[in-house]
Amino acid sequence: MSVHVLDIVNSPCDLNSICDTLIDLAFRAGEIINGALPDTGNTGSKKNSADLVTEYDRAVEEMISRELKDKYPDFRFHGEESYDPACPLTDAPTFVIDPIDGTVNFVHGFPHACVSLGFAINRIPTIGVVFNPFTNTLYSAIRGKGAFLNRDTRLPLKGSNVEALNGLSNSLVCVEWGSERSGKNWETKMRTFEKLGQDKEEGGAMVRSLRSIGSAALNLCAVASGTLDLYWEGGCWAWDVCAGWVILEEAGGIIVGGNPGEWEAKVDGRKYLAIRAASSRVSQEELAEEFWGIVQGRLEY
Ligand code: LIP
Repeated sequence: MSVHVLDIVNSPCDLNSICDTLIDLAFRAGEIINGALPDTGNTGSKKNSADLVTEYDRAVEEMISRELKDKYPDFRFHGEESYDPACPLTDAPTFVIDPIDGTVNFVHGFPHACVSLGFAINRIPTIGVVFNPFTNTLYSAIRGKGAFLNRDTRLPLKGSNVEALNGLSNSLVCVEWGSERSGKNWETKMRTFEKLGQDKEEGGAMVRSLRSIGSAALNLCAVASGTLDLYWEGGCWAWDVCAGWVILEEAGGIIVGGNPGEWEAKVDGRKYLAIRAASSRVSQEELAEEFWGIVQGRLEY
């Protein structure tokens, strides 16, 4: 029998206890990840030299999947390392897991990687837990109950004293290169990056700067915190964004699609634009429209 989203959202005990389980697993995963450094073990590539997997990605996912299947046998599991294209995400209650988001950073010892543990019902991100073991930073959220840093500090971190956005021109924008480095998507990204940075007199948006820090989940948490203003990416997967999605929305942010007019973003839609909580002279919707006006071409995933 299928479980309806409202059945679960209206049963706070369940959501709280699932969230607690995910936090516990995130800390255990963090011990495995920290224990690996500085030697990150056997590194293999998936589709190319920028798409990496280590023995630790697999070990962390195995541990998490074993524990979750044991404790919640009725819920499905959708993880990066065990993903089978013949089994896409469905409406069933599902754990959506990336054992190490930011694998390239992990391999290089760049301290910006995390375990990203999401739970979706009807493909709606409902619980999110993101833990960066390098910095001991935990983000968590349950739909309808707010988002938190280290369990006790409510997000966004920046409240009413944050500089209001006038539009893209005073924003700090995060983009990612991804691992696909040719073809139309690559061209769309490169031309869009250029337009974002370019002087207004030459037709650009001249944002304050671009950041590319290699973890979709942590990027979403940074937008939720208010330390980044917007984040645009095409090519990542549901396990990269599910957990951060809840954290962002519970912190007052919005997430829409990466292409112009895509107001209804899907967790498995693979192209996203995240915008921080409104403390702007312009609305989040106006920011989305302004950003979409800069996108050069279309992201096709
Ligand atoms: C990575 C993302 C990153 C994105 C990469 C990749 P991984 O996840 O978080 O932001 O640009 O394409 O999906 O592979 O480190 O789990």
